[in-house]
Amino acid sequence: MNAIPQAATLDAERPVSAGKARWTIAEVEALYQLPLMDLIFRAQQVHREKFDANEIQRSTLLSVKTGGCSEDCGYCSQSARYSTGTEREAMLPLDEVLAAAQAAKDKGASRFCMGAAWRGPKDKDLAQVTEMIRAVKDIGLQTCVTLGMLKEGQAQELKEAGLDYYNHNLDTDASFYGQVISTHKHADRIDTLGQVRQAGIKVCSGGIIGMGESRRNRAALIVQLANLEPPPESVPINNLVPIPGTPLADSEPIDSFEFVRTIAAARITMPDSFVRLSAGRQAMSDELQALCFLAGANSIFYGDRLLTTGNPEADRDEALFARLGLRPI
Ligand code: SAM
Ligand code: DTB
Ligand code: SF4
Repeated sequence: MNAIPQAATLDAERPVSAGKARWTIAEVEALYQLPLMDLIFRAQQVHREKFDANEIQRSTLLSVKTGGCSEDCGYCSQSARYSTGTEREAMLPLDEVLAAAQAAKDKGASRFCMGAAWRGPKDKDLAQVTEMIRAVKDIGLQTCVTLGMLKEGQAQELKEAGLDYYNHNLDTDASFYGQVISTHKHADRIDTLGQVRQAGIKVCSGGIIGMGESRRNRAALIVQLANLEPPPESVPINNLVPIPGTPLADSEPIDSFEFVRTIAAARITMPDSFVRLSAGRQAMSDELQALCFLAGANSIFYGDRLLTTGNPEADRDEALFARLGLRPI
């Protein structure tokens, strides 16, 4: 028998402050160290207990307010601090947002995610976004927004508009965060997630892999997500899309199997969550994507754009689903 670590084992690394912590960094590092076949087998077992392994959820993204962001996130095309070629644009008008949402629905997406390049929304911005949420819900799509850090009361306003999910990624391990972003803190992200939870909105939170972080950093990010109480309902795992002009433009690409291991670690530690194979799919082969699904990813961004970069065409995804016998949900 092999010694595949179980969630219940305790060890000295478990943070004392987190009374209900379910996973330690050492336990998640041990998952990463498993032979890939054992890791994927374990991920499949966990996945099949909670999900139909042949079903994939599809969300379509739209950038409703692009560029000109005050923050200095080292990976982002939309920071005003870097010359990336992405210019500041005005907020999209409601009719354009609705047309994109309808097109996403017609293509088969079940959720529509609207992103804004803000540190956080101003109250007048939020009023426009809540109007968009109401209108998108009316056409029968689940809604998600990603607007940055929220102030007291803003999550409640979003909830009242009928918002289903709020996306706010931890992005990377708390101990690596300062090397990528200096204008806000990992603790600020946790604070916003708490406000979203308290307002009764579902949480979408994940991170980016391939920013020069260590395996221990990756394991720590997974632990920080898995130990949220409860874990996020949706966990996007992004492979860094290197953006010319940003500090991370020349990052060494992550080894594909290390990326697959990260998906598997997310699946095993967050058995009830949808794990989304997120940014970076355009550069992946069909075979690598299939391996990610085998490792427990059961959601994708669907449609030919992410926020400012490309994503596989819907037709390519349809063909891949057909080849793999995957069904959309
Ligand atoms: N401004 C808000 C925020 O930071 O939460 C919302 C938009 S921000 C672009 C949403 C997420 O996109 C980031 O948290 C990050 O995970 C992801 N992202 C941005 N640029 C990326 C890139 N080049 N590669 C991979 N993921 C990226
Ligand atoms: C997430 O985790 N990834 C999406 C969404 N949430 C907002 C964004 C990916 C952005 C990739 C780079 C771009 O298109 O600008
Ligand atoms: Fe701004 Fe979000 Fe990009 Fe950071 S990730 S620069 S907060 S848009």
